[in-house]
Amino acid sequence: MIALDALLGLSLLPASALACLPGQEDLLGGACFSHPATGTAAGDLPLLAVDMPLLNGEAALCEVWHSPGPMQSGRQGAIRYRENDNLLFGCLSLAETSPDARPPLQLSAEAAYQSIFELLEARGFGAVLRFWNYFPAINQESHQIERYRQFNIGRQDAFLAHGRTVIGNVPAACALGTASGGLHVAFLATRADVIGIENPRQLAAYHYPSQYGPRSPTFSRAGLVRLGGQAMLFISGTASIVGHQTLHGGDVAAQTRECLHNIAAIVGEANRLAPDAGFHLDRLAYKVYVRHPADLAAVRAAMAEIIAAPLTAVFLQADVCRADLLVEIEASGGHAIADGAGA
Ligand code: 3EB
Repeated sequence: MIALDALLGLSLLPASALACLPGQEDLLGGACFSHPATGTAAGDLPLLAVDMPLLNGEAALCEVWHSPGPMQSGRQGAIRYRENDNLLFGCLSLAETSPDARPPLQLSAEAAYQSIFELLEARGFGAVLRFWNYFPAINQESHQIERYRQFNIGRQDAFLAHGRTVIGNVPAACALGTASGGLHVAFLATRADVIGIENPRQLAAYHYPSQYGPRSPTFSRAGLVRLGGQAMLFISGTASIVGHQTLHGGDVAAQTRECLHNIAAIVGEANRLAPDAGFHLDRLAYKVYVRHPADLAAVRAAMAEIIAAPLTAVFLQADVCRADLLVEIEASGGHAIADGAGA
């Protein structure tokens, strides 16, 4: 089922399938989701073990990126990574610690991103296609500030410390709450040029006003890249936000439709910038984060109104980065997609 000829592919697999995959040599790495988190033995493959419940009854599901070898694995500090000539996937998990009175999550986020940028500079990977950020109690307050806002300070400080821009062409990302664990960050980087895409329906997140925190989040709505002549799109976590405001508080179906309208607008921008790409809502791989498990059916129904079946999607229970957001949807397309999970 896995298209080994594509320059980049995504496979969704039960954890048990990982160990006996043919073509293991071509795997870059990924993340396994279960509740509680379970480490999956997969040699030196960089794999996050994230404590996040699945909503479709699977015990554990791994999202694994693959690309043709030859592949090389490495470690630098806390980061495990694997790379070929075109792509590098890496991940790290850090405990929250602070040397002073500053919030531990802020310091850990800064340390994580500093070490990632050091690695990418050393390995010669100039652009990040996508960051995934997972940490517990995302909406909880400590040190007089919500933890998601603490994370935003640490992340932005690391961008600034490495002379990276925090507006305009910044990487696509997501940030979700886990049930337990440290700060997990995964990233997919490339030597190709990545174009940051914004959504005309939304204020750029890096320009959010200070009512959402002292530092704006550092991410763009999507990243567009051309790999092996194929345009690929990495859409950030997308919520029911228009302008900078949350819409449809308390109405998960309306929030889901708004997420997809936002994703459709991002897809439209991507197709305008890469007219040959032909990105389409029906052909993306989705990851859907639902705050309340009881909302799953309503989210699925709202998605089915807009996206033609069969849907390639993973449904997870996660807290979203604003207390009034009930659902967040991320997506990617243009790469090979193999749904070995039978979702
Ligand atoms: C939003 O649009 C919803 O902080 O990396 C979406 C994607 C969100 C990424 C991040 C946050 C992040 O603001 C939240």
